[in-house]
Amino acid sequence: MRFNNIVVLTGAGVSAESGIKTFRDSNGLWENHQIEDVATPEGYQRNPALVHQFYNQRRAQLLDPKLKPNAAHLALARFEQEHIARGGRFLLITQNVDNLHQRAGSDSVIAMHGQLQKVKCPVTGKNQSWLKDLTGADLCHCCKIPQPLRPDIVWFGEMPYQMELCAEALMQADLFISIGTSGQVYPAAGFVQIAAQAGAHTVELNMEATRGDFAEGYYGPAAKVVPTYLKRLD
Ligand code: BJW
Repeated sequence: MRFNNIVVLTGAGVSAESGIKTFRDSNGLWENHQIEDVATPEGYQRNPALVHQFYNQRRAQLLDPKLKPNAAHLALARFEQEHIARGGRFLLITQNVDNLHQRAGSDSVIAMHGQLQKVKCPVTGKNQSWLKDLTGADLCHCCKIPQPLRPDIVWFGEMPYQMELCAEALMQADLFISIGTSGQVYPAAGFVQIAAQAGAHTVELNMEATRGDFAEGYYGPAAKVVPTYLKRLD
């Protein structure tokens, strides 16, 4: 086995062929929305109803029976199982808030930007599963004074989840693969440097080359490029 400790980072591009919009491509999620209105704590304070509408629509999409993991999600899940069976280590860090990696069978997943199908208490951060629409009238009762629940999504200016675990894995990685992310949002955009400085081989699989400094890159739709690349690692 050429690589033992493998860390994969995924972004919106890995779910594009399942029918989930990316953020920054044309016709992406940001085309009809101002980032500061729907993806910041300040936007939520100004207009919670607008923010709820934005996430309710996307949460509802996850319940569409037509929505399925694509060949890239499935290949990653299969590769993880086989790699672990061979005694390797594997961590998938996703920036995506859909649950397609989990549905595909990926086991070791960090959802660093949260999850659409969870909501949380704005005071304690205690989260719970939530599959339906969320409104300002939905309250969390974990504090003495009930608080309006908010989407369990990491907005700009907030700390992504499990950063210590991510850093530890990146420092130990001998292979870092970045899939379907534009590399415009930190800290995820800096993972390639951390891994490279720690000695990992770095690979980008994306529709097009980004500005990230990768040792190797393969370009095209994730559902094609990811299974092909992972087969070569077997
Ligand atoms: C395909 C494909 C196909 C298409 N096949 N590929 C100045 C400098 C540096 C940093 C900062 C700065 N000012 C502020 C910051 C920090 C800030 C940041 O990075 N800002 C940038 C805009 C500069 N970051 C943060 O605030 C983060 N927190 C943080 O830093 O905490 C530290 C801290 C906190 C407090 C105090 C002190 C320190 C939090 C970031 C949260 C990001 N959240 C979002 C929105 C979540 C809500 C929602 O889902 O609506 O997460 S932003 C959005 O972007 C979403 C995504 O996860 C994230 C990344 O996007 P992604 O996945 O890369 O998607 P796209 O659309 O950009 O790219 C898709 C790619 O796929 C493209 O390359 C396509 O080509 C490709 N593709 N189809 C393969 N079929």
